[in-house]
Amino acid sequence: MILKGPYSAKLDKTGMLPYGAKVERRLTDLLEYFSDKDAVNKMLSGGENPIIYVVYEIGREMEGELNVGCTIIYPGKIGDEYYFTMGHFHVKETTSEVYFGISGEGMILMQDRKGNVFVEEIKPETIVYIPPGLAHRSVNTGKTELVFLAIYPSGSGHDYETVRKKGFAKLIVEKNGKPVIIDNPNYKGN
Ligand code: S6P
Ligand code: ZN
Repeated sequence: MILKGPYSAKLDKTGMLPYGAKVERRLTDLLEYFSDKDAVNKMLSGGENPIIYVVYEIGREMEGELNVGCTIIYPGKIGDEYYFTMGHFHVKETTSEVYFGISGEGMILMQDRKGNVFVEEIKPETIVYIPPGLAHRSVNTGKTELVFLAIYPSGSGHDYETVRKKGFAKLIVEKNGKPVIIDNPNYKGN
């Protein structure tokens, strides 16, 4: 029923039901992404491997269709850096994406292939539009779960490798209890 034809799904701060696939990302899946390697190692050696985020997805196959995904990023930090998603470019560079905030608060970090960065806030009743060609990472800067809906073309594809190798040019970290955007000293550039 979800694979073909119309459907409806329930969406709230606990996720989306029904869904076609669930992806769970733990700290061990994001080892290379967080900057503070000492903080990562300390958590893991203390036996902690927290879930950083989950995604509930309803994917479609045909050209012209839309995929829908609900992401829940848990509140937390690794060192000073807030929990975030891996982040990716779409393989098909002409595809865009719309996010809609459901619960919690955070920021969407976007970056073009030259390293120019754009940031938009995400929170309930807010839409964030991600134009073609920008990598995107979502960051939970709040004290509760950040939940949002994503809608994007079915043939977008996900390029995780570029972000994994180069990182984002900016980091979103907590300073004096508030989120601040700083330069990433380890950004690999072009
Ligand atoms: C898909 C869309 C989102 C992300 C999700 C997890 O194009 O941008 O559904 O997949 O927020 O992020 P990531 O970077 O692990 O796919
Ligand atoms: Zn995307």
